[in-house]
Amino acid sequence: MKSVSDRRHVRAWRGAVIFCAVSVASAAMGQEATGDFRALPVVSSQHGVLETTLVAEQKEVVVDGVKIPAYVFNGEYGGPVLRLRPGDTLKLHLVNHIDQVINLHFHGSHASPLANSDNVHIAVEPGKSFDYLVKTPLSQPPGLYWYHTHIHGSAESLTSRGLSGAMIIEGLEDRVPQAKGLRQRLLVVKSYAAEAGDDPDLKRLHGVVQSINGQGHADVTAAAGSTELWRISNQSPNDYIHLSIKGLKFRIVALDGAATGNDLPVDKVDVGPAMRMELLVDMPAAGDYPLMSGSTLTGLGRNMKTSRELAVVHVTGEGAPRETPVQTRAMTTPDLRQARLTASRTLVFGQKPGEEVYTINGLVFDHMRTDLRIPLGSTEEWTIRNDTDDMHSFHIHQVHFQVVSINGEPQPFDRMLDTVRLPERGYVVVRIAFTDPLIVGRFMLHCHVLKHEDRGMMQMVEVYDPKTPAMPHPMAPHPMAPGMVMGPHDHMAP
Ligand SMILES: [Cu+2]
Repeated sequence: MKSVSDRRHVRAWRGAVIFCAVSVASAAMGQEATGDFRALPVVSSQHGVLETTLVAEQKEVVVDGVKIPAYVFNGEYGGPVLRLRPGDTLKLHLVNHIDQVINLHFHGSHASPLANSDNVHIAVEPGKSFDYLVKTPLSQPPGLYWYHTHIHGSAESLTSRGLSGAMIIEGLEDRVPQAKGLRQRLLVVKSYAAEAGDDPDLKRLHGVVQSINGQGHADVTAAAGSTELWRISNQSPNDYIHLSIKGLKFRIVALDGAATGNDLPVDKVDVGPAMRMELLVDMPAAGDYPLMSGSTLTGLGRNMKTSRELAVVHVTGEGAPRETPVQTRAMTTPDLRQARLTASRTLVFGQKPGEEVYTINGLVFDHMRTDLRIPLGSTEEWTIRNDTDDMHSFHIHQVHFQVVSINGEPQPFDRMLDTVRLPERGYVVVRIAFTDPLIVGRFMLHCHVLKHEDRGMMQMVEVYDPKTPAMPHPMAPHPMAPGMVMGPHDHMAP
């Protein structure tokens, strides 16, 4: 007998198959039939529960003429989209049909890191399956999130080859009234890098295949004078994406899933690996507007360009261009600049000289070492330094944090983030409230340039309840790709 999740799974699949047929037929005409970015299968919660199956499998996908030896969920390089509301329960049956260990992390989730919730210590061996049960807290900021595998040593390759997807926590429009009733578009951005070798298509792309919803180029139609909500998730393992449309301004209404305190107008959107950005886009007068991805080499020899076109927005109709008025919103969490601090710490992101080995406070990741022990109820200030000339970012599981200053420059309280860029040879000061009892347990902080995380730039955090001195969650090894080198076990943090 098929379960509810199986039936939903089949339904989502039928939708995907029909869509593929439409896009193949319309490709000959040079235009997407839907006038949208390529549609990804969506599964939504019903009566507070989202029950679904994700099957990881190997599949060759073709993007921009390049054959990618992908690993995908449910056959979809862009990944199925999970839609649920704060308070909903995600019952996710993960099936591993690939030849490597996998698991899931729900990036930005404030859910418990224990048991079969957002627990990255789970390892699902080839041929095995696992039932996740993740209860989204009512306090989860509504917005755009994503899920991906989190295996130390293969995070980069598995994410790059496709094992990720978007997750939308419904209700952003309640925080951002201007977004009510607008046409929404989801853009799942991925980049896949490979040695070009003799492959002419890879050479043309300088070894980096960029895609939106698994497609190298899209034709999108929009109504002149309308405003749309674009939700961008950069699921690339290592690379920033810089998107712009000549003559258009974007207004940032949410970052990393959380509504911003101001609409922040920008000409170009710079979305780092793992980061999310939700934007109001005011459509101009009728015309064709290329969506450019900047600072990416394309073309050969004299035809080489530093940017590439990922889509054309065909704006039609008589509507007059307008600008959405800039609005401010009250932040829904307390300003941590006023909080009483319980501890201050310094984290130094570094690199071993001459080696592709990355460290935090001089240490390479060790899954049997707890680097930071934090009593529940703490609000801490962390100075996070990048002592290298390389790009790093700071991401911590289970919480959003407030950026207080960047290179000594005070920052306004208009956003809560789960991932922040660390300027080269610079530092960022953040404040983090470890106050929700749901987050008790052991989880990670790391650089979200996944090649750095794979090569050591990760630490283990434990939030413990001081009223329960005995550790309620025994040390569990973190799953590793074969042959991983780890740091020594003798650097136990106090
Ligand atoms: Cu890094």
